[in-house]
Amino acid sequence: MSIGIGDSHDAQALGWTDHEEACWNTVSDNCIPARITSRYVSSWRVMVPDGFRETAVKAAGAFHYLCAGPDDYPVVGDWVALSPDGGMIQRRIPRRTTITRQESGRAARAQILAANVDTVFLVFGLDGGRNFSIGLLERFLTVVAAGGVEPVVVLNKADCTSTEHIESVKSQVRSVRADIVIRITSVPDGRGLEELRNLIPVGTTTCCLGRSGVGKSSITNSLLRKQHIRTAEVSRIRHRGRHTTTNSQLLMLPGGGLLIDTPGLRELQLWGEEDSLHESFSDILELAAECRFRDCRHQGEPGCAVQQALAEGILPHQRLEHYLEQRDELAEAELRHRMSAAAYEKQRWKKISRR
Ligand SMILES: Nc1nc2c(ncn2[C@@H]2O[C@H](COP(=O)(O)OP(=O)(O)O)[C@@H](O)[C@H]2O)c(=O)[nH]1
Ligand SMILES: [Mg+2]
Ligand SMILES: [Zn+2]
Repeated sequence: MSIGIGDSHDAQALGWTDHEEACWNTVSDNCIPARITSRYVSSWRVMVPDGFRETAVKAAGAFHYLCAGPDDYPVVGDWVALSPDGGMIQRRIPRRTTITRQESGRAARAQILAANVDTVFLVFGLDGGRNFSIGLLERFLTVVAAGGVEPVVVLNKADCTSTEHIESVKSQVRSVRADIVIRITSVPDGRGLEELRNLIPVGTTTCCLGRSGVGKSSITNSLLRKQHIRTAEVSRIRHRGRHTTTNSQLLMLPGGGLLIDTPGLRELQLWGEEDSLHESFSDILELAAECRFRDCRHQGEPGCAVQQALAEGILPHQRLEHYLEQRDELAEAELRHRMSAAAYEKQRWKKISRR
């Protein structure tokens, strides 16, 4: 009997789980497992368990043939099978979890931001302005729920505000989800960083999500104990503009644990099943169970428990508005996705019939 890859401590440290082990037997012998650390236009950087070496690789011709659409190509966090010489991607191992958002711009396509993530740090800035909003938190929670990933709310820049303000933001977070894990951090004085570090045990992968400028790269650098990624401050000195992280990057922390830094998500559009709203709007969905009609849209139907809670002041008006907004956004994205899939099929058919 051959020894499984999962028996290697290095593979486990790089995030290899029973899931990958079970998938690996479909890959041809002598292939080398590797994890994607960053993605470029037509190449990838990968880390191999053996010594955690990082190299650049391309996709083998046969791999292109296996890919039917953009989502089939590897993203940060994916496990792939490299050719025995280590230079080419031959297969992508099916994903255990994903973080997906709708692509910005008009394309009606989902974009997978990262794969095989266990925990997401939803990072907000306590420095006022738009760096914290309930609406954004609700959106993030919806995205995270759709991917099967555990969220942790990180309220950064604690040094910029008062204890009273921190408490008020905390209670706003709890009003969305009472049991969510919240961590308060500050990069200049190191507050809360050790606690964050402890949330990333060896072999697990955490992804930082948040608006640009909230401190994702600064937190990542502190946990790495070195300046690996340029932060806004450094780049401003070099006159490079504010948007410094242009690519997601998977990094191994000293002592183990994997962290993915992502560029700021300026417009996090939703993508996922309507079901994923359950996570952020469980109160509304509980009420909805009491509505007279099973398919009640809560927009004026008789016997609507949601409207009643609204009238009684139990349910804040804004919260229902957010819910309806997100529900419609999801439904529309779903529709556009179906339409574009149909258009794609049509085009493909044209191509085939022209032959
Ligand atoms: N005062 C304060 N500034 C911070 C903190 N964390 C990050 N910053 C600053 O916020 C700016 C944006 O940080 P950056 O890490 O690039 O944010 P990112 O876009 O989320 O990666 C930089 O000028 C950082 O020095 C913090 O905890 N406190
Ligand atoms: Mg950054
Ligand atoms: Zn209703």
